Amino acid sequence: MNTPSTILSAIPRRLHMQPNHPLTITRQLIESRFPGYETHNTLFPIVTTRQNFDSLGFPPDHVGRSRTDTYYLNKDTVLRTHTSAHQADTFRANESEGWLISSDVYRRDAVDRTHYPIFHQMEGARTWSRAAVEKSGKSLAKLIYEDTEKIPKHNIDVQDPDTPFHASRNPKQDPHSVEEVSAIAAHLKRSLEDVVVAIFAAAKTASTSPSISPDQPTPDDDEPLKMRWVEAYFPFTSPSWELEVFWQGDWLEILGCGIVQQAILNNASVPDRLGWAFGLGLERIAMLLYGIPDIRLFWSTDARFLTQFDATAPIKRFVPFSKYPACFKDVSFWVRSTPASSAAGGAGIPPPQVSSPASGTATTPADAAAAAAGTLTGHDFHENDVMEIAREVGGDLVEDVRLVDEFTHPKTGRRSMCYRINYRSLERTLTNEETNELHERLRCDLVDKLGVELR
Ligand code: FA5
Ligand code: MG
Repeated sequence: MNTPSTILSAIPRRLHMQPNHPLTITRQLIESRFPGYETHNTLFPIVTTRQNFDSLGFPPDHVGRSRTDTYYLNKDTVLRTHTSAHQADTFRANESEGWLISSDVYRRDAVDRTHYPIFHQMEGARTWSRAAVEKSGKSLAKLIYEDTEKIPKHNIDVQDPDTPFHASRNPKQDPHSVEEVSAIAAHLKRSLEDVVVAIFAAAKTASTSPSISPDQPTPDDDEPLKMRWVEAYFPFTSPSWELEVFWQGDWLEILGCGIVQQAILNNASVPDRLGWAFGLGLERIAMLLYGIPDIRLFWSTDARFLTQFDATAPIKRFVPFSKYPACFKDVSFWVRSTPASSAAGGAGIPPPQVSSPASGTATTPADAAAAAAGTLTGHDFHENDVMEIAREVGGDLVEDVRLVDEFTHPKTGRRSMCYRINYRSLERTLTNEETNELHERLRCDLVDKLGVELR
């Protein structure tokens, strides 16, 4: 068990189901682009490691399974780290050819304006039955192309190198023909591009609506919508891609997707089906749609936030209430031990720099080794532990936690780290006494819980 009570107590919030909540409105807008798809929005967040990992083909030593990345309730039970945890069960139920699952997901992760330990994903899938196709007398690829033509077209610039296969990372699956993969990929990409186009059309209306204050940034105003497909890796799809959108001067990853591993469908007793799946971050999309600048805002119960959203009215851009002062405080400490030179983490993990599907963060061999070492010994230093202690102490008063300095002592080999915490409330100005007290408690907890030595 490594799940703090603050996380457990947030489970009943179900933000994506709250009337007029921006996540609900965003969810419904996306759902409206998938007519006829069955929706599941109340699946229980506590799942088995089998559902979250094994059923999806995660190797036993995958970094995503680590206690430093995942909230465990006991050794076989976790808070789901992604909506993919429900793929196999939903395929097994075999109720419709298309479905969407939206839910809260949980990850031990960084603390900053785009990361929160609880966020929301939407999983979608579409499959075709070979038997049904045979009856129609058409080839499967042809039938899928006909379905693709039913999805609205757009004339937005999309960068797509269209190199679906990669010998080791993203091989073609044996049961699929090249034509079938091309057809499914075309249907998948058209469906998801349509979502982004619809979101940006709504955001555009919002940013040009007269109620907007003139000093509000409207980044997409003069910036034409640009998207690009990039190759990705997930244990449960092959080939796999991520879709990125150009936003405020940079590429922002909004979803991962791919052709469902046939083994998952076979194990779910629907070997006759094949198709695609995707998983997207609802907060990321809602932040684009409304211009919401900080992910903590979604959890706000402040009327100045909540009253800005109305499911029955056209989208209006979020108008931040005044920004309260930031308070930066540093903490430096010696780490008790350096991660073992273990190579365990690397095994079975595909090439470095491809993002880790269960953590969403870039996985380097060093990260993987550190995480695996953490799993093995249970007490080696891992940055996510600092993140969680900061959250536990400061809750939503902690805006950002960043490593600002790190060095290894040349003689002793001990590692020193310095983290900078930004304390800032979204709702009021914090007093000095308050931040001093929080920071003092943080320092004590780092010593008590991680065994570090303060400098
Ligand atoms: C996954 O979670 C895969 N399960 C997605 C998938 C589903 C792939 C089906 C293939 C088939 P990833 O960890 O990249 O992948 O997360 C998916 C999306 O969730 C990201 O693109 C991002 O939009 C969002 N996301 C990930 N981590 C965070 C976070 N800490 N905070 C907010 N959004 C996040
Ligand atoms: Mg990712």
